Amino acid sequence: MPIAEELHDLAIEIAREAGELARRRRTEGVEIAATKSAVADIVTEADREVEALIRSRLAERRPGDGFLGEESGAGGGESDITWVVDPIDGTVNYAYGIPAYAVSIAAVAGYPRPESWEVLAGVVFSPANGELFHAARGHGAWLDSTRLSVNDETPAGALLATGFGYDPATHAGDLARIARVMPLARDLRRGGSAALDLAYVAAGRLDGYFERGLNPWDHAAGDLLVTEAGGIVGGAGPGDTASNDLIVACGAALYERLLTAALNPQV
Ligand code: LIP
Repeated sequence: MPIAEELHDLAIEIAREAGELARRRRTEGVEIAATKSAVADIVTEADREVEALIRSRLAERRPGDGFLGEESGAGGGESDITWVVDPIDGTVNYAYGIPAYAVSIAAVAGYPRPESWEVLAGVVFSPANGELFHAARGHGAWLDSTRLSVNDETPAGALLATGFGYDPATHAGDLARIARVMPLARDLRRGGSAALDLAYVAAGRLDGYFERGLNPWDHAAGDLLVTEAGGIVGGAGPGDTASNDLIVACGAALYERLLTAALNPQV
C-alpha cells in the first residue's frame, strides 16, 4: 500500500477513537486545565488527554515517526514523517459546549513547517455530528464516502469564514483585515475551528477562509482537504505559503483577490 494511503487509514482509525474520547469527556463536563498565550487561550484536561491518546497510538503503530502536537510539543523521529496534531481544534467552543470542534490529524513529509512540508494525509473529525473529512495526497478529499469539491463560482459574493486571535491587542488588525475583504463577500461566518473552516471550504459549505495567528496544527490536515478538493491554500509565508501571519484558502477564481485583500494593509 502506498505510504499516503497507509498514513491516511491510520489517521482515520486514531481520529475516530480520539474523537469519541473528546465527545465522552464533553458529556462528563469540561475542566479548564490552564491558559497559554493569553487568558482567553485555554487548554482543557480533555485536550491533554486526547493528545496523549493520539500520541500513544501513533508511537505504537509508527514508532519511528516524529510528532508535533498543540499540547505536548515536538518529538523527533528517525523517519521523514511527522504527525501534526490538534487534539481538539475549537477548544473554546468545546469548553462552552458549542458542538463545533474537531480532532485534526495530519501526516507530513519533510520539515514540519507549512513552507517546507508535504502533507501526505489529513483527517478532520467532528465528533459532535460524526462527520469525518479525510484525504490522502493524490486521492481526493472526502466527507465520509462523498467526494468533495471547492466552490469556484461566487456570483453573489463569497461566503467567507475567519477568526480572531486570543490576544485582544490583535483584534483591531483582524477587524481592519475584515474591512478590506468584505467587498469580496456576500457574508461572513466565524465558526471557531480553523480545521472545520478548512474542511467546509473543501466541502463547498464555505467559498473561502482567511485568518491570522494560526499554528501549524490548526491547519495541516485542513490544508490537504482544500487542495485535494481542487482549492488553493496560501498566505504570508515564504512563496505565499500559509503562515502564522496569514492563511487563505479558497477556489482558484477567488484566490488572488482574497490573498491581496487579506494581505495588503494599504488596500
Ligand atoms: C483555534 C482555531 C480558530 C482560531 C482560534 C484558535 P484552538 O484553535 O481553530 O480558528 O480563531 O483563535 O486558534 O486554539 O481551538 O486549537
